[in-house]
Amino acid sequence: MDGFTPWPADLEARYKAEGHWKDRVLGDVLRGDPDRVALVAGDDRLTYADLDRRAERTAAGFLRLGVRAGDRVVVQLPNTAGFVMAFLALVRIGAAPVLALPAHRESEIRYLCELAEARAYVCGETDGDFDYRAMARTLPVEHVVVDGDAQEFTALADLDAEPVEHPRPDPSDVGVLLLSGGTTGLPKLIPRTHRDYVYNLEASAEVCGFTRDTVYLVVLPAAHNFALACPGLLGVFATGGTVVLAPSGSPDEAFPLIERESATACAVVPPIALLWLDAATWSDDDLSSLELLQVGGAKLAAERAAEVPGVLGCRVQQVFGMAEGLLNFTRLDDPPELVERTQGRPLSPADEIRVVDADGRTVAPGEVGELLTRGPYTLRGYYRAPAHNARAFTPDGYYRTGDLVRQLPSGHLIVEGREKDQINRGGDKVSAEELEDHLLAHPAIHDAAVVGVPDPMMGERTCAFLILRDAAKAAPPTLRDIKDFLRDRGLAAYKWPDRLETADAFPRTPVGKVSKKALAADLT
Ligand code: OOB
Repeated sequence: MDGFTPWPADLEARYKAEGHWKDRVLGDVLRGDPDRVALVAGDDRLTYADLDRRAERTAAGFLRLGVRAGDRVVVQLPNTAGFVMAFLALVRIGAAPVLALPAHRESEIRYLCELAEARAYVCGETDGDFDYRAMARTLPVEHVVVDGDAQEFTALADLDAEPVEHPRPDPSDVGVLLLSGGTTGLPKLIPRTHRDYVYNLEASAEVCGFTRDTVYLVVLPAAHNFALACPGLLGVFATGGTVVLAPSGSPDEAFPLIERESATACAVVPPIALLWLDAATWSDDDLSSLELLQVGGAKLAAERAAEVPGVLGCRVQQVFGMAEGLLNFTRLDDPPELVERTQGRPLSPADEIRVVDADGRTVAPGEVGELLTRGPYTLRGYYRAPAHNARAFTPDGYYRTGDLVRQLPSGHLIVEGREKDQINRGGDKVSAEELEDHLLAHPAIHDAAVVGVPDPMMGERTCAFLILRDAAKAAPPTLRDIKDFLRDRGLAAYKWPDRLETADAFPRTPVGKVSKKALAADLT
């Protein structure tokens, strides 16, 4: 695939020799006993044999439609059996799913279709009063496939054809394209090869102690790396357990499913963990089957982590990961001190970590610095982004995470902050520059600077500082006006600001850049 940066030959040889990269592909992850339940979605219960057959028939349907090995297909589906089917079918024929989140709107989806030159777009019917099919009519793709009432398009259920012979993708090929949280004006795509992603999900399943008896509840979007492959639903399939799809992490939906299916494990972001800690004190649902709650995507306060075993009756595991690759987990046998106070240590013995100062020099052990990393499942370059790659990677191939960490002698990392211009809104990532670019298109706005404000529930919320044009000062736009404007521009709602502030000028750093630190300090 063009636009993909491979690993250098010496590291490729090392990762193979050490057994991290095997000749496995994503289409082969269904490794459970044929008659055991692989997937529970609504009232559907599919065995491994059912899922395998339906994935293979859907793969044949995609081929008949004209989707080929090497193609990219933007997939935007909620937590439904259709997501699992579309994903497995595409990876089997060697077409790379581009995994958009259900919350994305035209601004993101059009851009993804263009950047990836997608052959097709796969979506659901609606999300509240938003109709994906109406948006699909304007997208630059040959085929639209809808899970549900397809209107003039092709229904996912109709992509059902007699299985055909098709070549198996090469394990070194790009298997899937994940979305980056984004630090620049436009989101980036992360190419994950079959072998690196299979390693990611298998090694994660091992560290988390997943077995064929694991019943894993998916409450985060299945398209997000955490719920997909850390170990996620794919890690469960690879170890023969059962995946249960929930529409959301709300206790009203998730708790009854935990009871009904005797779920043993689940991955959540901190705001959901906090909701669960609260809801468990009044809920009548039986959560006693739960053994492991993975919490990641944003930092979980040590005090809250410590409450999980007592209140929810299960272990807590902190996960500090990124779609770009590197995953850190607290281990099941770590002492409580490490589980509560750290964000875990790297998954793989082949993960290489450096903690550096502003000049790129390694800091003294235990000091705070920026985390750089390379390894057998960390990307070497974003897809089709050479200019950005020149900044995002060191010359020797380390990815600059933009996260500020310190490392304990045990190898565990504590996340101390962030250098990148991004707001982490309870695990949802908002690129300040992307939002600023949209705001600058508003007729009343002369300049905009977006910063995070601390929030007890979300960790951070988004505040937009605006310098208004003189003509707009008499009747400044309200937060509602700005949200309506961003909705009309097709920006996902989680990226809209939670708060507006106006300013006459922005504080500057000595080199003349807007000082986000000073702006954020103004708020507190
Ligand atoms: C996960 O992936 P992304 O790509 O949405 O976001 C990655 C970024 C990290 O660079 C870091 O800034 C932040 O999210 N982050 C955390 C964290 N986990 C992620 N910051 C503090 N504490 C944590 N535990 O968010 C992701 C991917 C795979 C597994 C888990 C999370």
